[in-house]
Amino acid sequence: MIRSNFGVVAIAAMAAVSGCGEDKKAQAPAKPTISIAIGSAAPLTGGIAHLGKDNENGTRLAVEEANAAKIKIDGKDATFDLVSHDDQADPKVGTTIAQKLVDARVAGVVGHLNSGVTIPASAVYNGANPPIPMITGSATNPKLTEQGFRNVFRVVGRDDQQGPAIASYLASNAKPRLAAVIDDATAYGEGLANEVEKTLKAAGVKVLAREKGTDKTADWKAVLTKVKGRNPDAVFYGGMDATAGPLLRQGRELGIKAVFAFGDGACTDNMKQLAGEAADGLLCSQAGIPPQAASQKFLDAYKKRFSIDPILYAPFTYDATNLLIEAMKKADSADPAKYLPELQKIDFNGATGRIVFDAKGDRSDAEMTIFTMSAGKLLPIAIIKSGKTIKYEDFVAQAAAPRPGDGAKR
Ligand code: ABU
Repeated sequence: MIRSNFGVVAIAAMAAVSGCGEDKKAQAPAKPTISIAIGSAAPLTGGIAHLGKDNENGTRLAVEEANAAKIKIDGKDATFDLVSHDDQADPKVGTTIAQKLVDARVAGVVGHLNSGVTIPASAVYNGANPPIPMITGSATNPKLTEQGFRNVFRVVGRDDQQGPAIASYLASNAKPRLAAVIDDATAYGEGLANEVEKTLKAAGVKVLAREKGTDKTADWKAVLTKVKGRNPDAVFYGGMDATAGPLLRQGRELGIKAVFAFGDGACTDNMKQLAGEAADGLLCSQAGIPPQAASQKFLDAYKKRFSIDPILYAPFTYDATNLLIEAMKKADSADPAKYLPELQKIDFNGATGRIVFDAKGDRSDAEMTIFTMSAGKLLPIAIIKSGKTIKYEDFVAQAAAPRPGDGAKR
């Protein structure tokens, strides 16, 4: 057995054990194989473990499908091994996990989930020799791909697209005069809240002084009592659903009548469980197409494998994993130095649509979706793509229309 770099184990194709009167002709030589480790990093414990598991499931499904497809890399039968770690949504734990994945010589990483973890972890993958390709399916803070790291990619949109999308929708539909903006003091929550505030102000909406909590805040009453005293027409919160649900519930309990709006971290059906009846009427955005608009093939396979529907970004981590594998196939190598150039120039039709990366590693022309919650279910209202807003039903009709050379219905 030869252990080479990057989670690759090559087993030489030598004849099977011989001798002791056995018929050598009857024994077929062992096929050469290669074992390729793919890292997954997301919070699998704590308040947003459901979202971490959603991310991990997408990667797991892609890895299992690749193994069933009997892919050959460098003339060898490839086996893909998922190496999954819990980063606890904590930047310190995240960098430790990143170093563990580097030390384990994984060929590529799908993750992390949180921007505040992904940004420091990306420096660890970039510092490996050679740098290890990483693709996040959920971290939306622009800083991630502004560091000049050529091994870092993102298959969802950025918060400097998402913030303007949800804030413009809020400004033109709810028409608030005064808005409160609250964040959880994370790279994601604060960064998105800044983008929202900028866009609201540009639209002529007056914005109150920023209020803050943390990604663990359970009791928002002091913040909300202050906000209620100023009687805003809209409240935007930058944070994840685990803290957004209690914020919304407590806001309504205090009698705040404003429209509540959120970004992708709080744009989940879980808001119904967390906020109860108060969730109805909320507005929120996701930095990609809605999970239910992913390919039917993916949705069926996901349901069959996990007995649930994807929550948020599982279709994106599924695509991210398939992008790593596709680039390895094109390079005919799992060596990061050899397949990274293929990943940089990839043009791939995934479960979430066509994926091409720009020079920074961001997904070109990423969609944004605006949702409302009605009767406890998130309903997509509109999609923003290439600067244009279209109704969700028109987007679905366009996606279902046959396209030249399109053999399969998405
Ligand atoms: N984008 C939503 C949650 C993940 C993050 O960017 O922190």
